[in-house]
Amino acid sequence: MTYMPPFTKLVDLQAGIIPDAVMVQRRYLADLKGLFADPAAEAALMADNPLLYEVQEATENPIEEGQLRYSTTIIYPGKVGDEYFFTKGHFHAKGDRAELYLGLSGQGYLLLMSPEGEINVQPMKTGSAAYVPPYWAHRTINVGSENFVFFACYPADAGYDYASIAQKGFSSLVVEQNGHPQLIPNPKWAK
Ligand code: PAN
Ligand code: ZN
Repeated sequence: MTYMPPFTKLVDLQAGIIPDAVMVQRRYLADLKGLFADPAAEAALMADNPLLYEVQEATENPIEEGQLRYSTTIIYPGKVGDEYFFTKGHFHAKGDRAELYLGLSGQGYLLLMSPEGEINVQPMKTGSAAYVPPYWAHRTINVGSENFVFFACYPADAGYDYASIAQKGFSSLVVEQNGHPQLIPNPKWAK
């Protein structure tokens, strides 16, 4: 039997930078086209095509049961209309895989949705260890004025199902009202 060698990676626990990241994925507004609720606001901002967030993957651990992967996500501050910048959001392709998020800096919302459309929101700040149970779709949202940064650890075989979110979105939107984040029903959401 040969065993996988243990290893250590350094993670900047404030900025979320992983100097030895195996991959840095940058998502611009164009990559999230159609996901924001206000098409006119999205079109107006598209000329600048701002960087919404980046994911720094620490490992390329094998996609197999029992393995973990971990990463950081940095969501930049900003809005499309009244809607704060967010990640695409996904169910895990293997729906029964859970995930742990750890807030590193800034102010965020972890928005979760069950397959039936039930919404749950977990506010996150530095030190928040937020648990994503099996089967819940999850999206993170920067509701503050600085970068919102978190660490994620997840089963390597969890995978990503972006398709259902791309079609229907989440059943609630997180918008700024009177300077504060507010959940409102997503008018476009249908069961
Ligand atoms: C996270 C997310 C990351 C970016 O690592 O993949 O925050 O969000 P999207 O993948 O929805 O664009 C995670 O939940 N992994 O399973
Ligand atoms: Zn996930």
